[in-house]
Amino acid sequence: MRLGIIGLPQSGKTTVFNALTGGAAPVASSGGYGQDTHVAIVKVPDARVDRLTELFNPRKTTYAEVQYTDFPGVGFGSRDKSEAAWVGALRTVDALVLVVRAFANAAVPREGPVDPAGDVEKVHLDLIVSDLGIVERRQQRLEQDLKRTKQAERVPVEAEIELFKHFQEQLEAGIPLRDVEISEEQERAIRGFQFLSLKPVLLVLNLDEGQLPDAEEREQTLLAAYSHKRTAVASLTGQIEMEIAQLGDEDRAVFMEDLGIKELAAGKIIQRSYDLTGLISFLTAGEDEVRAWPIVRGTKAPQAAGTIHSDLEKGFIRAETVAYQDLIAAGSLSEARKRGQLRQEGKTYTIADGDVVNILFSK
Ligand SMILES: Nc1nc2c(ncn2[C@@H]2O[C@H](COP(=O)(O)OP(=O)(O)OP(=O)(O)O)[C@@H](O)[C@H]2O)c(=O)[nH]1
Ligand SMILES: [Mg+2]
Repeated sequence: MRLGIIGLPQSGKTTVFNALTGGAAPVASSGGYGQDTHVAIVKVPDARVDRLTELFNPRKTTYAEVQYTDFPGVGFGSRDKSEAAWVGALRTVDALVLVVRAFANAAVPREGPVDPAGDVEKVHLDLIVSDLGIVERRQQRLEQDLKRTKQAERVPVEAEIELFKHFQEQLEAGIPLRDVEISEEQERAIRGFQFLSLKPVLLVLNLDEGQLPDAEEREQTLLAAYSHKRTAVASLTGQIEMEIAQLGDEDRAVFMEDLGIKELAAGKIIQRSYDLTGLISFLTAGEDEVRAWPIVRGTKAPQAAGTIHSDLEKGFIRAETVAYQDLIAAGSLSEARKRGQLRQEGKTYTIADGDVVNILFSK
């Protein structure tokens, strides 16, 4: 899963990026806003993988991974060619992590009072403008194509023009494309355009320590002001979590206890991003390796096997499957088998989150 961190200049994007990745990218760029892009890959914390590792004592443990990219804070709604490079990269992410300033910090200047909902709206309009540019160019292309198309072959071109006209109207009314009802077929047809307003959005409210007690309320207020499909909210104290993320394990535990922080936001943010993008994980466990495999919810057993290796999909026979909770309760695969919880699932089986799976296949 690839997540793109966006937001207004000086909202704390790089701070949040560091908090989520344990990185040390330079924050508070003096003299102009940060124009660098930072990339980092992090392991997806997964207590099930930890537990299975204890149980199987494998040679290797592999967590799922998430790639975060910290993008510059201005300009993706602009038509300036020089910005095209990084906007192209932004178009390839699976979901947007929109950092929103709630912290006060007088040392960080901004025009007007701190206004989370207003800031989200500004970024939202940039996303809309960017998509509108694509929609308009596509329409012009199609209109020209139509003139050259024989009467008998015009229907599909006209249908696409209609669809893009509809998109244009919606975008002009401020409606993101993820709110527009389209068929699965249309969805496939437009996937290549990589529209920004079609991507799921996780709003991340960047709080001061003093704002923590009413974090939940602040989150809900923000979400209510930006209620769209495939949109969710989370919050963190960016500054503090960045400092904690940069500490060694031992210091981290002490620091967190001092501050009364039970859990870092990184795990929560990844979990909500999984939910938003419709991802789940199945697990494999044995002496060699314990591993989490991300798949799209609804994936059938053979295709899930294919994420491990294409041979496993081609030669798929069946998937020996036990729910994670059942395996833990049983204490071992053989005990789960005795209890009848190790199921033999065929080609039409839909993998569930937390299924511990052994694929049987023919070579
Ligand atoms: N008090 C407080 N200050 C913060 C917090 N997060 C960021 N800041 C400060 O806000 C300023 C900007 O932070 P950055 O993380 O560089 O923000 P950015 O969005 O990456 O900025 P640009 O890349 O320049 O657009 C820095 O001075 C940070 O120290 C926070 O949670 N609390
Ligand atoms: Mg930055």
